[in-house]
Amino acid sequence: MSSTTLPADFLWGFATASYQIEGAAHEGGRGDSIWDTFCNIPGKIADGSNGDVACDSYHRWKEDIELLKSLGAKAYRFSISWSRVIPLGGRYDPLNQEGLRFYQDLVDELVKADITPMVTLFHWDLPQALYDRYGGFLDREEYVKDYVHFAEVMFEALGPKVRHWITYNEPWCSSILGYSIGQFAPGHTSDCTKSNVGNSSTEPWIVGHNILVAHGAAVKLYREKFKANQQGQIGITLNGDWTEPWDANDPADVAAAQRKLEFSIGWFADPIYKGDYPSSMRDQLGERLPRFTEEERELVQGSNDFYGMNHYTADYIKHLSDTARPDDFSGNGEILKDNKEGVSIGPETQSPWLRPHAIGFRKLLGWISNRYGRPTIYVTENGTSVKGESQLPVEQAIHDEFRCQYFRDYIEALVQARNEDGVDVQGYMAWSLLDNFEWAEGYETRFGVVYVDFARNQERRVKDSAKVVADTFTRLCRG
Ligand code: PNW
Repeated sequence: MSSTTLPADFLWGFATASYQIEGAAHEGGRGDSIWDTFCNIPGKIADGSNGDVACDSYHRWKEDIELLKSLGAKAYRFSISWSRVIPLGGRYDPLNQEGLRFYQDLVDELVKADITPMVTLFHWDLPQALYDRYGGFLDREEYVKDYVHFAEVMFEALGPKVRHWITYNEPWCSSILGYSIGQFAPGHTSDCTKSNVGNSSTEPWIVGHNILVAHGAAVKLYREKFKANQQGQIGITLNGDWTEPWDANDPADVAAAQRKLEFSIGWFADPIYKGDYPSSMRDQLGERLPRFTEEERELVQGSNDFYGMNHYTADYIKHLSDTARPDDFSGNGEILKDNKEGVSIGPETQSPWLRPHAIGFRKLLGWISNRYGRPTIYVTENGTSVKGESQLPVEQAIHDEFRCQYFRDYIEALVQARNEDGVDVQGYMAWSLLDNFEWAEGYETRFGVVYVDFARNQERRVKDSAKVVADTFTRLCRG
């Protein structure tokens, strides 16, 4: 194969998540999730908004499929709203057939359109009732059982037509943003200016551990009961920024940059591929980091059929000399966007944490491939916001050259990682199909390749970047 092509069956498409696009939050029998609750707390969402309407995809999903078709997408990654299917969430609670039907219809239509559905079981919207009942993720026994039950309901309902399952989206975000910083639902943190619940030094590590165990238990169930018939693959999606040392000549910064990768990616991927947490985490966190029982290790180790990779940006890491703070989650380094020479890692976007640095994508694909024995990788999210995009009139916003260039550069980096570095990457989903509810940033930050006019009835308009993604992959996959 030439160095500038991809195989014809390379799985490319676009991604979304339930709470960010569906709306119909109080319709069709859906129960509340922790995000419905979180959005009601004043000050938590930048524009005071919520996902009540969002892109209204609960009603307009056929239109969304038409968009995917018009772009020639091979795949669509979406997530299930757990509380739409089981409004109270638990294994003894009633199912909501109307919710289940919604996802069955969606999958049926996708398959008819020859678009491969990639289903994320959990993209952050935990049923509120489970949080109220036993504290959600913090109760290992109850939570794992309820999650596995929910997974089983979905395997049964969609399994015959779905061959790509993602157990969790970005457990790092659920743990750190949800239980350390408190920026995401349910907003736990030790920072008492933000919340009076939480313990940033212990809870994130317990939450991460319990999610890993729940992931492993769902995979075990899938393999034992469904895989032979359904012939699908299952894995977890992890986020991770690439890291560069703040001072490339300082070995302490080089080590800190590596530690940051271990604290964000290795935290979840090491147990899955190697059977335990990275030693750098054990050294710093001691007994605050849970230990795997033998039974848990067996569930978790070897539980990925593929590695789901979400990737957006890179950071410079500067080591900290003092002992790590109890609420540190970075491996005792400072996360910076400028290096020692004052050079920025990339241009600014609308998201403070995101600056394009495409070469970091290639490097991180290589890092993951090397560390974990060349797993099959699906890039399950990649994309960017654009500074000031929400202020632009729609006619300007749809000509999103900054985002077009981002995709050109990142897709080129992916092709190089695959064809020159030997990374086994087999799919790519751009984030996101639609401008949508961008969590704590509300609707102020747009990530879509399709513009959504939130003031005018959620009208959709294709942006230039959608065509760039589509044209680039169409060209690459033709060979
Ligand atoms: C991902 N950070 O989240 C999510 O999977 C999407 O739902 C989200 O819309 C997308 O990226 C864009 O933000 C992240 O602060 C959110 O480092 C925040 C961070 C990383 C990922």
